[in-house]
Amino acid sequence: MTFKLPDLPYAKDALEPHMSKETFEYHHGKHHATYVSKLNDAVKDTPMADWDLERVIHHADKEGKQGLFNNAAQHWNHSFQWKCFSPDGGGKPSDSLGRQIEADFGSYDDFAKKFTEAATGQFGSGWAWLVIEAGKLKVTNTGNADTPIVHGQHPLLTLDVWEHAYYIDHRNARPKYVETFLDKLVNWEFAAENFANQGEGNQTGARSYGDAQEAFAKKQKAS
Ligand code: MN3
Repeated sequence: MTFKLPDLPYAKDALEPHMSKETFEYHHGKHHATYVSKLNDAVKDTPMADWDLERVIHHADKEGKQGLFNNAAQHWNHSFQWKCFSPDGGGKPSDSLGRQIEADFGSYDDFAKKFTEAATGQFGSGWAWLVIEAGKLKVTNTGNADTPIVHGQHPLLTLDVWEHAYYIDHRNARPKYVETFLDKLVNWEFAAENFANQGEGNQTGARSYGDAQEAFAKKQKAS
């Protein structure tokens, strides 16, 4: 199997003026494409060439193969992220996810504040996430390529806060980018699907939650 750059679920200019065609040309067409290409170079002529992506990520994490982990996890994170945007996005989640957000954060506004703090407070490159951990919603952030799927968490939603994600549209103004995401772009329908599937859905390849839980349990035991 060769890993493939997934098509965007909308046209490159569909999120304008909030996220530009040029951003997608670089972020999807160059940054994400390079992670996929380097990942393919790394697994070529190894047994990993036949593995699904999540297995490669867990293996690289466990074995401390940082370069492999970075490219594999960035492929996963970006593939997940494109679905977190929608031309009809923004606003508040409804139904069961909306109620769970109120139950776990107090209100949507409290969630938005926490998410904004996680996104703007991530020093340097990384990601902000809404995840399920131990049955509760949680806002978290990860550095560089790190991904919740190796921490026993189910991702529902993410936002890339590497500078390459916002520099074309917002220059250095990360807070404005995060605000635009929540107001105009966030795809709550995708997050709600992930919530209904407990975070396992919408990825190519086999699900990994069982593996992630197992790895998490092992780490807990070891520490
Ligand atoms: Mn990126």
